[in-house]
Amino acid sequence: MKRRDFLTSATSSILAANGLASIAGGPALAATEAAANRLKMPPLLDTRASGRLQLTAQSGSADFLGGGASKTAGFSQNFLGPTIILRNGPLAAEVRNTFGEAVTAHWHGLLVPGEHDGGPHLPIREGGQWTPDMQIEQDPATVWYHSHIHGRTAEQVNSGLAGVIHLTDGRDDQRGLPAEYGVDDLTIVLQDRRFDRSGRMVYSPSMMDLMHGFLGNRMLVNGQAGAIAVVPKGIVRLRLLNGSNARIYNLFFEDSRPMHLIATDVGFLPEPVALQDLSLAPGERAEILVNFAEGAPTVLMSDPGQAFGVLPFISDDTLTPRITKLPAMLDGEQDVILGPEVRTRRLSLDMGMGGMMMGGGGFAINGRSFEMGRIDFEVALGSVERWIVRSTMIAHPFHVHGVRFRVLKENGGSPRPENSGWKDTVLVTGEAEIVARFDQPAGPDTPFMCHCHILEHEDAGMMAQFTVT
Ligand SMILES: [Cu+2]
Repeated sequence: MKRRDFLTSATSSILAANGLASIAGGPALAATEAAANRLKMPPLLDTRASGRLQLTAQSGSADFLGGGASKTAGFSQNFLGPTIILRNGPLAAEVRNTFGEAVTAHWHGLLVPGEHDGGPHLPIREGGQWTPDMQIEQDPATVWYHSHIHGRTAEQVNSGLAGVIHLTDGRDDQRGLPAEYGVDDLTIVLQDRRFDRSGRMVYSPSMMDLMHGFLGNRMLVNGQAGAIAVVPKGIVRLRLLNGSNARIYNLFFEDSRPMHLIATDVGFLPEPVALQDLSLAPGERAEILVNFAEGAPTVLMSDPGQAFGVLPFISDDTLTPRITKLPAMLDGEQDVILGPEVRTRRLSLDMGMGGMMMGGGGFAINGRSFEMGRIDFEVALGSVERWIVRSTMIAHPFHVHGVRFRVLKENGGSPRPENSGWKDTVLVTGEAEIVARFDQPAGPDTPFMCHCHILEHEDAGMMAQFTVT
C-alpha cells in the first residue's frame, strides 16, 4: 500500500489514537480543543542586549498527561529550558546547579573551544556553578544545549535537561523569513517519552532499550502532550529539534503539503528546498517553512513503521500573516572550500553483541569503548580532515563537537537534501563521508567528543574524544 492510500484509510484512527480526533472532525471542534491545548513556546531568554546568560539546572515535577506529577528536570524551570536568543559577540554565561547531582551545559552546535563546550570533562557539581566567558562567532542557526555527563546523559536529558538556542544576526527580515517568536517562528522540540499506566514518565531501559535506544510511547512537543499549534494564514517557520533519546523521525504532512527546508543543523541553505519527507535523527535540527495560507488544518506526522501524529496545526484568522511568500534565495553557502585535506580518518560505530553480553563493552568507536582518561586521537588546529564513518547493526546519528561539517557522500552517493548544508550531526545509515576544518582548540583536559547521539549508545561507550591543538 502506498503511503497516501494508507493515510486515507488510517488517518482517522491515528488521530483518534493520539487523542486528536477533533482535528479530523472539523475546524469548529478543533478551535475549542486548540484553546485548551494550544502549543506553548518555551519562555524566551534574550541575551542580545546584556551579553549575559544565566541558567540553573534544577529538579522539578510536571503532570504531562493529567494522571499525576512526574519527577522531571529543567534549566530554570520544571521541564526543559528557555529558548535562548544569542547574537555574535561576547557571552558571559553562568550555569548554576541545584539538580542534586553533577550536570554539564553542552552547547550543541556552538563553535567554541573545548574549555567552553560543556562536555563530560566540565561537570558542574551539585550546588556549584560554571562561568565560561565565551565568544560567539558563527552564522545564524538553531542550536541547542543539554547535559552531557558521561554515563548519565540519557537519563538527564530524558528528565528534561535540554533547551533550544536561536543564534540570530537580526537580518531575517531582509531574508524574508518569519521571525516573530511563537507566532510565525515556532520552536518545536520533538521528544517521545515513556509513560506508565498511571501516566507518570518513566526511565528504566531494558537490555533491548539499550540496543535500540530508549523509545517512548507518547509524543511531547515542547514538553506538552496532545498540543495543537495555532498559526497565521501565511508562511510559518518551524525550527525543529529532535530532542529524543533515540527516536528517528521521518516527518511529513498528512495532506502532503511540502516542507521548504531552509536551514540544517548549523546554518542556512543557499535556497529553500521543497521536501515531502524530512528525516530528523536525535540531535539534528532543521528549519522549514510551511504555507498555511489556505487555512486548512493538517497534521505533522512521522513514520517509519506505524505512522503517528506528531503535531496538528490549525490556522487562526485573527493572526495577521506577516510573510506570505517563500524567499527565493537565502544566504547559506553553496560550494564550500574548507582548504586542502591533510588527513583521512575512518571511524566505525561499533555495536558488538558478544561484548555487550559480557557486560556492556560492545558499544564502541573503532573497537574501543569510551574512557574519560584516554585521548583517542589528535587533530591539528586549523587543519581539514575527511572522516569516513561507518555504522554497524543499525543507523547511528554521529555528532562531532567543536566543528561544523559538510557531508560529502552518503553510502557512496550524493547526500540527501537534509544533509546538504552545514551539519554537526549526521544519521549514518551505512557509510558517510564528512569534511571539516578544525578551527576551535581543545586541549587534553577538555577534549572534544564525537559520538552516537542515541543517548543510550553514547552512555554505553559509543563515544571517542580528541584534542585540537
Ligand atoms: Cu548509536
